[in-house]
Amino acid sequence: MAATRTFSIIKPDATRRNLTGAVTKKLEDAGLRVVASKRIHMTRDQAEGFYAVHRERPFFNDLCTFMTSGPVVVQVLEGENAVLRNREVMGATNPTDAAEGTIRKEFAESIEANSVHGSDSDENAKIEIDYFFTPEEIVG
Ligand code: DGI
Repeated sequence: MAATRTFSIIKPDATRRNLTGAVTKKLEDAGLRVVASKRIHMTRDQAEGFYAVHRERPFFNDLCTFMTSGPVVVQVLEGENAVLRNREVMGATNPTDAAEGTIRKEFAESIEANSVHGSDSDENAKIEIDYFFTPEEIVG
């Protein structure tokens, strides 16, 4: 099966605790390759645009405040079945529901400060990759 791509964010709670390497190691150990990576501080506009699908949810404002509270690392990951593989290694949204060995089980602080984002479909992966990266920044 050909390699596919997904989009990942190492969130502010993880960068703040110096876990960028530890999270990336989990991703790499799961068979994902980092083919693009940059550390950015998201603007409010960027965060609101990225999470536009959640605009009507009660946690939308807090989520955008959290995502702009410190640096994040945005990444493009490549591997077989990349979206699913990444969702598996991330674990459930709420760390109390996350399986043993997952990133969120090991590192997340709360349902909001849950250390990582990962695209939930191939279609959204493409949209999210294009939101943060130019084609030249992705080196497979
Ligand atoms: O794809 P996920 O990140 O696992 O989950 P999602 O797409 O349903 O939600 C996106 C993010 O929004 C999630 O990583 C953390 C935040 N979130 C989701 N549900 C809640 C929430 N934050 C709060 N405070 N409360 C929630 O119920």
